[in-house]
Amino acid sequence: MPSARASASPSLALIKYWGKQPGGVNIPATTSVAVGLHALRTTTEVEGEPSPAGRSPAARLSIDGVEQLITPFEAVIAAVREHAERAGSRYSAYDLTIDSRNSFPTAAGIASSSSGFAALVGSLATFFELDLPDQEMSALARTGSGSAARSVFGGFTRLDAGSRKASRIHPADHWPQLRVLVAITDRAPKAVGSREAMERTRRSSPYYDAWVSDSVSLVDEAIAAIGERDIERLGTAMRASYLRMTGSMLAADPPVIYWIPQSVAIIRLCEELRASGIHAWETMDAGPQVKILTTTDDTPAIRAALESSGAVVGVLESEIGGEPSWRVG
Ligand code: 2P0
Repeated sequence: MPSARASASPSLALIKYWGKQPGGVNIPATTSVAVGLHALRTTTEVEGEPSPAGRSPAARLSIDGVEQLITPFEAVIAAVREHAERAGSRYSAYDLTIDSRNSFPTAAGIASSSSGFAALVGSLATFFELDLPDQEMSALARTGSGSAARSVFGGFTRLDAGSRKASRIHPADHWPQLRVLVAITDRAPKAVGSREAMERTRRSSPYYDAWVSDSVSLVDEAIAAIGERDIERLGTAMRASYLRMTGSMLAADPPVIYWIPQSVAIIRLCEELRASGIHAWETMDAGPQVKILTTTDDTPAIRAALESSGAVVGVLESEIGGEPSWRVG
């Protein structure tokens, strides 16, 4: 049985994508700036066998060993299959069995959809023996999940408002000292998916338009800070982005509240750490986990503070990187 495997890392947004533009699938309303989390990985394996004559090729997909409803994945699989048909791939009409595994909690606000859809597109393209340009891989991954467009690149990336594909700003070695600590406060999958939450915010939050127009100013600020490797400047822009995004969610009807008491405890802890001169800059996404941007010098102090806080059930640490497997060989 032919098979292929690919892996990708989650893309952590420093400046957030939250809201979609009309006129396409997952076209972002705000420009996001992100980093690849090198230590976290989704690995996806595709196996195929010829489909029986007389019916269209089918696919099944499991995540961490649990079979999923195929609907959310169908469009991406069909789009990569179309490329395979056009390229004359010998496997284009095969039935597929797809097995995806995360090295971190799934659907809990650690951007599993970014690495998940990037690894899915990567494993399918590898299976069908396609050699598509990065930009096309990014556009395909975006149709699965907006943030997945960024996971097709490692290092520092951006996905522009209105754009079909992400691009790389800098390779990972631009800022080797940068680290992300993921403070896991709750491992349970979230009650409201980010797609629904985003759409609810767009439809019903009186602050949505303000969030979208304001987010523009943070993009240039973050990119300049990354260019200068200025953690305080980057952290300040990053903090504004997640708090303003959260403000727009809180004002939705019904409100979207991902924070739990432990999340707030860690936000406060970061404030205290900064007051004592430690670079602990937090951000949050569509879930209760808190991600802390810092540098190698301050990582041990933050880790120790998190571990004695009583607010975390686990801490993951990552450097920046996360090149997808099909681009590093
Ligand atoms: C981001 N998030 O930029 C933002 C910040 C969460 C908060 O992208 O509907 O799963 O699949 O395009 O990418 C999470 O949303 O949404 C996300 P879809 P996605 O990383």
